[in-house]
Amino acid sequence: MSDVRPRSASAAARLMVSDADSLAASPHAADLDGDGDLDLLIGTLLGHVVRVRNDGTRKRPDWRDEEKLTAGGRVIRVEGCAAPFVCDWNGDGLRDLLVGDGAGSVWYFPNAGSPSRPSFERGIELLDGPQRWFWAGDPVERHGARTRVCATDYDDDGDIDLLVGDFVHQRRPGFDLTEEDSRRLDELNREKLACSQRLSELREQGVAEDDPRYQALVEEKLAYDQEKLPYSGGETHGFVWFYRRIDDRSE
Ligand SMILES: [Ca+2]
Ligand SMILES: [Ca+2]
Ligand SMILES: [Ca+2]
Repeated sequence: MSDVRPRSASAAARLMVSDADSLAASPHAADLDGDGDLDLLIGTLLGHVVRVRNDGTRKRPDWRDEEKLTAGGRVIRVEGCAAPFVCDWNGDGLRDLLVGDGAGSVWYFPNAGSPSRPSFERGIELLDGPQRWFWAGDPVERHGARTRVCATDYDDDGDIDLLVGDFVHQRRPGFDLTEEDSRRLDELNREKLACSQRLSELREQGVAEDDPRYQALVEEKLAYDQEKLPYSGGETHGFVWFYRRIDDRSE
């Protein structure tokens, strides 16, 4: 990897897909088309995975034809902060795609194409997100949000395991909570989560980002962060979680 560098600032700029979608990039280099050089996959803030083909070599890359990857006939769109990783997850000889996302899920997109022309099927959720807030002082017993994935045989038993990096913010309310406050906070958090799930459903249905229903839900979700759920302080950290594979390669 140390010999792969953008040749100039303008070359790097060409990789940008749009102003918003070029933020929070999560790059991963892999030979996606099986021609021996490393191509570039870039996970984006909005949850897309952009592939930039390398028409050069490993030492002198020549980036071409950036495009958003599709799966099951639709552009891949996970719950923000996409973080791609390529590996043969099911052991059939074709490179599959794993993607972590902002909500903490890890998605698996099986490759049903060929070694030179990958074609990804609809995503399967290998791990779901935390589905709740972490509070300061709580033990953190599983991974949090913004998952980033590496698949390798970490325990050296012959199958591929998952290493999952995360982001966790353990919140601390800025005031002493009564029992009623706690109940109301839990209720608001559930409402916010339901809002996120409705957004995911719209994305699954292929609803466009400028659709009024989509925009209304985005605004509703923002209102929870900015008005309805005021927090102050807390602890922020990231862990690396080891998920040992114990089943066969069928899923
Ligand atoms: Ca390649
Ligand atoms: Ca495969
Ligand atoms: Ca293993």
